[in-house]
Amino acid sequence: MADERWFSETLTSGVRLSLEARRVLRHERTGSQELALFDNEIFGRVLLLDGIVQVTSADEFIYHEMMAHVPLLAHGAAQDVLIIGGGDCGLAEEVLKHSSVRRVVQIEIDPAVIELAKAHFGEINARAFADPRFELRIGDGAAFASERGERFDVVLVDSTDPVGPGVVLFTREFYAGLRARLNPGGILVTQNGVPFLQGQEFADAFRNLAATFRHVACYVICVPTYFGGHLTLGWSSDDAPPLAIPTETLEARFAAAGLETRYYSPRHHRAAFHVPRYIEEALESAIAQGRKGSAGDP
Ligand code: AG3
Repeated sequence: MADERWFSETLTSGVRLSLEARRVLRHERTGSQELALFDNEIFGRVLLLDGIVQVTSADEFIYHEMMAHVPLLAHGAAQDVLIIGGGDCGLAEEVLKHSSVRRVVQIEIDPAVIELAKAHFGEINARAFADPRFELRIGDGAAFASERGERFDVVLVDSTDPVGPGVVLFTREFYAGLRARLNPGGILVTQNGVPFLQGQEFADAFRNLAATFRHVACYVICVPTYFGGHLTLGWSSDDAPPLAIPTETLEARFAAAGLETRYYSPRHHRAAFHVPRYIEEALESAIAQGRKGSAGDP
């Protein structure tokens, strides 16, 4: 990041995605993280943490709509939703569009990210902050998962990648904790990275999910600033298989919810689970290993 006008995503060695800053709003170290916030011609407002794009105002709808509406419409009557991470609060806003939801508890570790999101991403989160159903707590999501307490119908892990402090959010122990936090019929959705570039991380996470849950699948989204091809979201549940709900039912629920979306549709909901072959193979092999409960895994 020598040139202040260009910021690079440095997630993968040997390749970089660079975005030009028309205006740099913040570039600093907060606690243990390096944070960059700037405006880009194509993607609008961009937030990078430790050299990894977290959110942009232009393409956030893809990730947030698919992470929220797929499990919520498949569940059909979710009232209590838990978000782990999700500091920009764009996901909470999307979840709160469902009138069936009576409470969204969000556990975010970094208060600085929340303050920054409030100040600079109002476009995607102002309605969440104004909603009395939104209960934001500053805390450690991994610790929250390991404690016993309230249960939820849908749990969403809007995490960073498994690098540094994010690693714990991909372990078997963490997933087991979240499983114990789910109500009957509950669904867990996780951020599982770009398998083309993060094959090992993908395999590790799905092995751990498969060792924990009865039904495990993934669905894909294509987010321009999550460089490297499809990004995968994990679906895990003990009693809700991923494609059990017919498209007509999803259509009816979608209409009843009165959602206006730009990426999600009930038909695409189903299509997204039919993943490209290289991802399907990686998923099948990780699930098979997880089911065997291979020894020595984290
Ligand atoms: N959560 C982080 C997504 C990380 C993308 N990773 C990648 N490109 N491999 C998104 C935050 C949105 N609320």
